[in-house]
Formats: sequence, structure tokens, C-alpha cells
Amino acid sequence: MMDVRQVDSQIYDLLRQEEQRQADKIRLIASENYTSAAVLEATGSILTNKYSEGYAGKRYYEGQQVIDQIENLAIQRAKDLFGAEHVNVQSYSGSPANLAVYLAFLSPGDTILGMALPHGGHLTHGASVSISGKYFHAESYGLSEKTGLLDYEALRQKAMECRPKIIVAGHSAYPRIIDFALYRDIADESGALLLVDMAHFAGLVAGGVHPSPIPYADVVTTTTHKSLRGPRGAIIMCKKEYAAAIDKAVFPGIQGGPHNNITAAMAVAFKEAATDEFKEYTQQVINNAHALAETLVEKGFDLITGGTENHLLLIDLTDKGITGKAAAQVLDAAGLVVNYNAVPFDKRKPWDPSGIRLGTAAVTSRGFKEEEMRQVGEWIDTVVTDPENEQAVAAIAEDIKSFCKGFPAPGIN
Ligand code: DSN
Repeated sequence: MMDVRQVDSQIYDLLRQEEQRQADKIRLIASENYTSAAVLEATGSILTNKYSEGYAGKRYYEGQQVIDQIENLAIQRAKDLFGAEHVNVQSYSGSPANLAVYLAFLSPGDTILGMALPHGGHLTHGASVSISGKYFHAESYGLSEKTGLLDYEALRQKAMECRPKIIVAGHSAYPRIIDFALYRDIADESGALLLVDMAHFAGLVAGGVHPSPIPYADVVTTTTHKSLRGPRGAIIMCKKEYAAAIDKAVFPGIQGGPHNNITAAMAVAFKEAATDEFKEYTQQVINNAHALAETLVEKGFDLITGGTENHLLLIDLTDKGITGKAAAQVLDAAGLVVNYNAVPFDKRKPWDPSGIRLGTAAVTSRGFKEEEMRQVGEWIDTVVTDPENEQAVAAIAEDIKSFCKGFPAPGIN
């Protein structure tokens, strides 16, 4: 059998370069992780060759003897893991999953109410540049300027004013646990369905270290590749009464054939996520986020909300005299990979905002504990405090490369 190395040396070399980058650097992008070798194997499997439009037992193509079993296994494992009544495992990723929910329940022009993008919401929660804000009437809620915490009272008032058909809970950059019971009350009071997008913290929910939205939400979406540590995909979970509407919205509403290789890789990831080892991993993700937050606060960094209760930290760098983008670039040069991020009430533009976002899911997968996080905090402080010092940045990059050798990343030889 020909492999990539023989067929395409350019792509082979680039794959090796990316593998090296992922091995040598400290990856702190809050939405990223390292999947296991088993998940990678299923992702790169012969299931790529198969078309399977439809659902198990009702496909539009023959030859589904194996695929139906794989999809049913993925569904059952997701149900067991999260306690969901119905699960659809076919969404290609988080954005199409959210779009499918809108298609299931809304007509163009209907109102949705989601967390504002600059306050930590996601593009698909109604941002004006996204289809969710273009095809629907999108209203938003956000954080209190004083505390940086979600302003539930303002959310309630907004919901009562605009009477959305769907309230979207969930975030990409909010470092606190959200109150699902309160969201449920507000949804009931305003006559809305409650959609929780738990993409960022799904792994923490699976590990039992974060409250679950399942008992409260009508529909829950999640990607499978962030803290959940699976392949690049998404699932939609809902109450039984919405099962047919959701399935119809995913296929044929939004998509054609599911990516069966991803379905199999999800099944593997759900099996891994049901283990005690994964539970310990998720607790460590949180412990590591606390350790990093404490170190950075000691160094005078301005953390939004003052700390974290999940896997992520949002830092306003205004007082440090550096923009988020400049900080992210110099940190990358030093071997610390983060993304620049708007902070709530940011006076700067989204392409060069005031903050950076950090997460601990990936480094925890390679075995970092509190001690290592404190060292990471020291390095971040040194780089951000003296970003022009190219020699110091290069020296830290070398130190990080050697340091990382002691923490082999899952899925990388
Ligand atoms: N792009 C993801 C993140 O970084 O949070 C969300 O889709």
C-alpha cells in the first residue's frame, strides 16, 4: 500500500512539521486538544470511502451493514455518557450543528437570543456576520461591566422584551460555570426553547466536574474535539419529542452523507471519556486552570472575572501595555500558543483586541500538572513583560522544547 510519504512528499513533510510543532510547543488554545492514537486511527480509516445518507435502517445507499452498527454504537455511547434521550451524531461540526437546531425550530426572521460575541458568545449564537445573525433576528445578552459575570437579570429582561423562539446558552470565552436552571426559568418565562452549546466544556461535563445542561435544556449541541478530546465533529442531543425535527434538520436539511470515519472516531472518544482515567483528566484540567490563573494573578495579570471555574482564562492585557495580537505573536515565538481575543467591553477592534484566551485541555492531555502550570505562568509573564527581548524569547522557546520532551503528547510518536 502506498503511504503519504511515497505519494506526496510535500504533504508528508508538512504533516511532520505540524507534528513537530504540536510536540515542541505548549498549546494553550482553549478549543484545542490532543486526541488519542485510537481516535486518530479511526479518523484516518477506510470508513472515509463510504456514503451513508439517511439514518441506521433507513439509508439511501446499500452496503450499510457495518456503518449502521458504528453509528448506533456512537449514539448509544453518547446517550450513556451524557444521559441524553436522543442523540444525532452526524453534524460535521459545531456551526452546522447549531444551524440544524435553528432550521428545526425557526423560520427566517424569527428571533434568537444569544450571548454577544464580544462577551464570549460564539459566531453562531447570532453574530451579525454569521448566517445565524443574517437569516434570523438576533438579539444578544452579555456580561455585567462591573463584575465581568453574566448578567442574568439583564438576560431575563431582554428575553421578556424580545420574546425569542430560542435562547442560546454557552460560550467560547467565558471562564465561569453558567446557571442552567436559571436559563431554564428564563426560557420558560419568556416562552423560548433553550439551546445549550456546550462545545467548550463538554469534556468537563462528561467527566462529572462541571454541571450538566442535559436536565435543563431542550437541545444541547457540542463539538467533539475540544475538552471532550475526540475527532473534529459535533453531536446534537435533545428531548425525545424533538428527535424527529432534529434528525430531519441535520439530514436532509443541512447535510448529505455523514462522515463515517468521524462517527467511528467519536464512538472511540466516547468510550475513552467514560473511563475513570478521563474523569481524573478533567479534574486535572480544572486544577491546572486554577494553578495558571493564580500564578498570573500573582504576576499582576488582569483576569476577566478574577479567575476561572472551567478550563479557560481570559486576560485583559491593557495594563501590561501590549495588545492581544502582539502578545499572542510573541508568545508563539516563545513556544506558547494562544489566541488573541476580545475582552468584554473591549475598546479595541476584534482583529487586534485587548486580550488573550488560554485553556488547559491540551497541556493536561500531555501530563502537565499544577507545578508545570506555574512554570507556564512564569514564562508567559517573562515574555509579555519584555516582548522586545528577542534573545530571551528565543531562549524560552529552546527551554520549552526541552521541557516538552518530558511530556509526550497522545497520538504523537
Ligand atoms: N473556534 C472555536 C473556539 O476557538 O472557541 C469555537 O468554534
